[in-house]
Amino acid sequence: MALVCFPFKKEHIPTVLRNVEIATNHPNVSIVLLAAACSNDCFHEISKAIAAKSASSDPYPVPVRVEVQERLGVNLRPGKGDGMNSALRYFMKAHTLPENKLTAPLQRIHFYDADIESFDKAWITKAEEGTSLGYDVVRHYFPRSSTDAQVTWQVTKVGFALLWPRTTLPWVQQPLGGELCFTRRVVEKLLSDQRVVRQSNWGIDTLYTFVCAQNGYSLLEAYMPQGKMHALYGGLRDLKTMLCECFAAVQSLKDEHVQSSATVHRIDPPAAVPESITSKIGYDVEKSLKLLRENWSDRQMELLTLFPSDIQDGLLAASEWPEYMFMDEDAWIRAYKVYLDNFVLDDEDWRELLFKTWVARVLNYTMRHVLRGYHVAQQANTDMVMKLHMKRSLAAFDRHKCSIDIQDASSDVQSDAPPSPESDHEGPVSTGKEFLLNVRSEQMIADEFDTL
Ligand SMILES: Nc1nc2c(ncn2[C@@H]2O[C@H](COP(=O)(O)OP(=O)(O)O)[C@@H](O)[C@H]2O)c(=O)[nH]1
Ligand SMILES: [Mg+2]
Repeated sequence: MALVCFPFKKEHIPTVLRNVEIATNHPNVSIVLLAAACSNDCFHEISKAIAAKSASSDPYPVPVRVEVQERLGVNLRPGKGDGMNSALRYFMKAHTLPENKLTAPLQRIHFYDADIESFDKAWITKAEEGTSLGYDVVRHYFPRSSTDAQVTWQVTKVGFALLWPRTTLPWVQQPLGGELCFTRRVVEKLLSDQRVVRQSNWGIDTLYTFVCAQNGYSLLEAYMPQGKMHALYGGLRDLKTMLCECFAAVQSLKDEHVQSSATVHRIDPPAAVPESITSKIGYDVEKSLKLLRENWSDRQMELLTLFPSDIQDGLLAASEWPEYMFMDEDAWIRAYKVYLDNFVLDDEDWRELLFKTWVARVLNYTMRHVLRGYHVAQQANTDMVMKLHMKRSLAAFDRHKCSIDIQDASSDVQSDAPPSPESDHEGPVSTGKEFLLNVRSEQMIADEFDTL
């Protein structure tokens, strides 16, 4: 008795309908919900197509509902958070609606982005298998190209390692992943938590991950070797809202306490990463270099005085000439702490400054690590977070010295899976849509950096 929800805003309609078809035909699925951002053209076309199929001689085997999301947040931008939280509310009451003809309350809700082109029944099956083992939450994770996931790595994983080093949070593989499954008791808890209900924007994934860890729910991370193929971004600028909202979500939680006692957290081992993913680089470096010089204001220059002088000098230089080598892992973490203390989400100068600092960080990472190859880059991401994690764990240990039980020093994590070994295996293409990299002379630039 599961509900599958696809949140959508404006997506390629055949992809959405194909995904609905797959979900309705899964034996464990009792109902499919399309959670629309608003009643735009995409909503109307999808509603029309679903109604036509439902009235045809070959209807869906289970009900399919298309609902516009409720406005549940108050202060934050209405976005995907409202969509997912509206779906949670629908899930809780679905069996009381006569048109659904459900005989009992639903037990599990699955979320999948509506734009996934590599979606198939295995995504649902893996999550169902995890919950049938007794896990409260199943999250999917999958290989991503080395230039993807730079909000996840630089913002969420760094924030989790910095703020809650001795919990299960830094171990979560893809803490911003939108492909996951909750059991009913988790949904009840999430909906009773005002921090979750208010998180109407891109920060919702952070809140779901955080609140589940804070409540000690057991977590299984299921590996999807084929990856997630979905719509592509135009460039880094498209990620500014997501970056700011995901950062602000971590910031809003910074004073929260999470128990460091053992939580069951198991991670499916990853498989060899297909060459289609390891060879994919994805954003336009030349276009991104220009971002560093754009939209400076006198006030941003003033805000810079809050940062350590090398970061101040680096960003000032970047306002005139594309400079980013100063923004290494250490500088980023020091800048991150300043943002944690001072960032204001609805202040455009703060948003633009965070964005440019992050662009400098992504460029630094790309030039120093990505150009040396997929595995080097993944290792650099892992090292940055693990070193921080280790350092902060010990700092936490020192603070509470003597009273700490060794059991308490980490969660019950099976593995922090390193990047998979190289392989000839060719699989379906994944990739996120975070970037489109235009590297014309990869080797030449890589050689140049070897000499630094
Ligand atoms: N209901 C709802 N869905 C949204 C909203 N914004 C984005 N989505 C959907 O959320 C999913 C993830 O968004 P996408 O832009 O693909 O983000 P990404 O894959 O994380 O880069 C897609 O299915 C979008 O259509 C929103 O405001 N409301
Ligand atoms: Mg997408």
